[in-house]
Amino acid sequence: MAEIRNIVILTGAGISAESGIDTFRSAGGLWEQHRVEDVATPEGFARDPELVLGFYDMRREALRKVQPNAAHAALARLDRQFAGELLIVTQNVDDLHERAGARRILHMHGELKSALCISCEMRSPWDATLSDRPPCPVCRAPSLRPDVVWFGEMPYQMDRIYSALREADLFVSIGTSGAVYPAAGFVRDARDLGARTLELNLERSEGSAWFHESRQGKAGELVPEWVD
Ligand code: BV8
Repeated sequence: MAEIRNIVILTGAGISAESGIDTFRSAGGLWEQHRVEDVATPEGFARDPELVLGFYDMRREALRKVQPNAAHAALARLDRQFAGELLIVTQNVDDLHERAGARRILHMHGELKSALCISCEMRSPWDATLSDRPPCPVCRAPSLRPDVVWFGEMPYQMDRIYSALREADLFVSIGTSGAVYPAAGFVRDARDLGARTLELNLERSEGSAWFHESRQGKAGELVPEWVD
């Protein structure tokens, strides 16, 4: 990667699959067990907060029992070793990139281990359950929700993402179906702005045709191969 000075990496649920975390759209995935509209929209939360709080409590609990895999570890190595600009933009709300040792991470869809207060709109680190409606650590109101970006909500730090894409020489997408926007459009933005684009995914995705190169396989094998 001698001539590369600036890398943006987009990760999706597929990078955490080998750690044992359900993806969204593969067979038996999260969205098969629940309708998106019921658990990942503000309307679903307003309609049945207990269902949504329970869905995220279950995922937060599951996260405690899993470990980062070889793909997370390889990105953490790259993060430590690469002297240029690097940003891991993750769609994932798990903390496996952090636990593998990566530092330059941006959670565009929020984090399971964070809670957002509907009253004061402050975010707080959160590792407990939300179903028992605990008070906000900041304003004490009983109005915490999962700090994740639902459908119809604006992803976090979009300006920072687009400025990173403008500077990128290389855009790498790992473990995402390319089904959800605006993340699914980043490859076109990066390509139009002159970056080389590489996809590492178990199977061809909805965006594969937009990549200069698309490799199929498990992230736990493809990512260390690419990094090392
Ligand atoms: C917004 C957080 C605007 C919660 C999630 C055009 C432009 C902009 C928006 C839209 C648009 N068209 C439609 C929209 C609206 C919508 C959208 O995209 N809908 C889709 C369904 C068409 N987008 C939004 O609503 C976004 N917000 O646009 O706001 C706005 C503007 C102004 C003001 C206000 C608002 C917000 C979207 C975020 C939703 N939240 N998650 C939670 O986690 O519960 S989405 C969720 O699905 C994930 O976070 C992720 O982002 C997304 C995609 O999932 P993937 O990560 O790709 O996972 P998936 O299962 O789909 O695929 C896994 C892949 O891994 C597969 O390809 C598989 O083959 C591969 N894989 C499996 N195993 C492995 C593997 N690969 C490698 N190795 C393995 N072992």
